[in-house]
Amino acid sequence: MPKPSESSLRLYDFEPQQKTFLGEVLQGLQDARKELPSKYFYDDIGSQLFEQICELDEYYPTRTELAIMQERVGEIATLLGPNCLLIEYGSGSSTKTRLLLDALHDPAGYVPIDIAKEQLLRTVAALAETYPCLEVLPVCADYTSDFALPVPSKPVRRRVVYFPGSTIGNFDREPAQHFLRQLARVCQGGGLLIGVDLKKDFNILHRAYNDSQGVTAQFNKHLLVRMNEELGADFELKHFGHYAFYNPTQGRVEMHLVSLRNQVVHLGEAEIAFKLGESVWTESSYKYTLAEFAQLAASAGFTVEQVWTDARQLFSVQYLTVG
Ligand code: AVI
Repeated sequence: MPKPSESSLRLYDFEPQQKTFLGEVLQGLQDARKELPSKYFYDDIGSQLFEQICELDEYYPTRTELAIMQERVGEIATLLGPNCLLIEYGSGSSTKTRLLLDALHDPAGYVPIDIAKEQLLRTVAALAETYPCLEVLPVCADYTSDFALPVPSKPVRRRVVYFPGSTIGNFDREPAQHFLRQLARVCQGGGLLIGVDLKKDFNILHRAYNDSQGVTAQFNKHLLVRMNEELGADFELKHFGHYAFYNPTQGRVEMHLVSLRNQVVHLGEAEIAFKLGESVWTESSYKYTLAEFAQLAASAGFTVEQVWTDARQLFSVQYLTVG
């Protein structure tokens, strides 16, 4: 069997986290409405906590999306066609991607992009073993920033961006449109295969973000752990509570960390005061109807080509094209 090409072991590292962590959290915590960017959940430990969330009974998106993919992967591979370059934004452990890679017809290469370097390297090493003939070009970057994509050695017939997991739901509406426009430029003449979580019974959503084992709470508080460990802050975890709820008017689950008493936290040179009950907004997870998402996609230049859902219409996988 041929060995993995040398380029499959090369990492394109844009050092996404170091430059901005302190600046962004300081700014977010000093705003009148305190918030922290959700991308900072995903260091190595945070990514592992997220993987644990994906295994929870209450967290329906991952297994529902996987089931849709398993059922439809043949159809999807035919739509994507031969020699496509698969570019995955936020590749994580690339579990769903393996399904696609198994089904794709002679892919030109695979470009996994992730902010968590250790996990990216582990994933790439594992992929190299399973797919020795596939050229894998890993990129460590904050995928909302500007960075150059590597070019594979094989000819590319179509660029297809893969963005599963309904991560698009973690963008507010305007940034979502802006990001989709960025993807439209990347896959010009090709397409975008995207996972989109759908609006549903609020109770299902409530359980998914308030799991009985407290993994989501731990994931949420991991932001505080990171600031303590990496920036020398002195957050006391027991004085902050995980609070997640569905906001029906905005069509999103909101995740917050709520201060359980009046307190002052030190971060770098700054002293940050929290009142009892004051919240730090850590994440939004927007849910869409199919019509709402089609409208958002159209505003970014995409046409919805195919939509696959599960029988309960909890989740959708969609193929969008851009001329
Ligand atoms: C990554 N993202 C789509 C997840 C979500 O459901 O919004 C992150 C998450 N937050 C809490 N649980 C899962």
